[in-house]
Amino acid sequence: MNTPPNAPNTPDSSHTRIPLAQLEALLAQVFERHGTSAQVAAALAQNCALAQRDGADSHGVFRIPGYLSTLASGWVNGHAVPQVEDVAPGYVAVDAGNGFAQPALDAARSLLLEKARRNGIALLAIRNSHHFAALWLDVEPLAREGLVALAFVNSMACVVPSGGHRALFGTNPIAFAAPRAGGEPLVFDLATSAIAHGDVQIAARAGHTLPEGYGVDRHGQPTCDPAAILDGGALLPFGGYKGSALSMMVELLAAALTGGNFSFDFDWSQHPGAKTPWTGELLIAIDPAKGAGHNFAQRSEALVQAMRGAGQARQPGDRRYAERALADQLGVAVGVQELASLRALAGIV
Ligand code: NDP
Ligand code: PYC
Repeated sequence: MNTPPNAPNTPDSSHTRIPLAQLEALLAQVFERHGTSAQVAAALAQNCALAQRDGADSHGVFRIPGYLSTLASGWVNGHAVPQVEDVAPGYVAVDAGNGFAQPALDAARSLLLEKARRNGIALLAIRNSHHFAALWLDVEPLAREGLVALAFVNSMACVVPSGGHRALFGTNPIAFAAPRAGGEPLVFDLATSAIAHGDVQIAARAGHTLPEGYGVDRHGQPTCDPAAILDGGALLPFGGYKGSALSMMVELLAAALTGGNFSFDFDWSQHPGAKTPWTGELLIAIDPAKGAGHNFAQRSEALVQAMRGAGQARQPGDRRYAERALADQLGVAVGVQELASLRALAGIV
């Protein structure tokens, strides 16, 4: 919400820049100091630092207070050791043990890759997991391995289905990544709600209003006030019944298929401070080398050129790559206050 959609962030004096490795080490220290194992801390710190590097206002260091209050509430197991199950030639499952999804994905990634290459396609079904992060980081590395990848995560009931009268779906993002010859992988990553819940929080904090059609208040009346959405209101799907159908699909793939909770299944009311949805995640990895479309990466580059020719100058992922290029050169942009509180949380005086 704070960032023009087509331009990288331009940090002002309220921001500073820090090398990626330093940010990652700082975040790992914060996580470990607040109730995770070293392994979980490393996975979460890497994920969060990479999201911040790529300019994710709503899913970088902004999420740290939510992670920590969740750990303090006992809602999530910061020491969980994921159990990887080799279910079938094209199927890997992981029980994340009420831990975070990122260590579960780390534990299963090599088996998923091996199966996708052997069979042409493979699924990774993660259940009993908490995903509080940006989803493109789960698929982009697979595209860098030459695979086409899709990921689906459901979250917490805060989206009213099309025509409905109460929140049922999560903000349920879908991410896609595909290799591209001579360029960065093509990646998109989008919430199926009109706006991500994190961006509603950011808008409320900044005192901004939202466009019409994003949410309703506690009485079910349309509102542009983010605070009213957060205070007992709800979000709407993007694109009316079309986004609602995609959100339904995410519930089915990320929860019903994996054995995870639906977004409306869990009750965290006995864990004040809990923020991380206890759900599931599905990843699909496809080896395009097995398809009839030889030179898939060249075909995807041809498609990009055709889109440019048709007038679409900005591709999904472009903003994140531009942010990344700046961060690689100058360091990762972080709020000065945010960095100070991260240092305090890490016990650095
Ligand atoms: P955005 O609406 O910011 O962006 C959605 C996609 O559209 C991105 O791939 C973006 O590319 C692309 N895009 C944006 N503007 C344009 C444009 N003008 N032309 C072409 N492409 C464009 O994302 P959301 O707000 O929907 O989601 C934000 C994040 O929240 C995601 O990372 C998502 O995974 C995360 N999230 C996580 C949840 C969870 O349960 N873990 C739940 C909901 C959301 P670009 O990246 O280059 O801007
Ligand atoms: O921004 O909608 C969101 C979200 C939900 C869970 C993690 N992020």
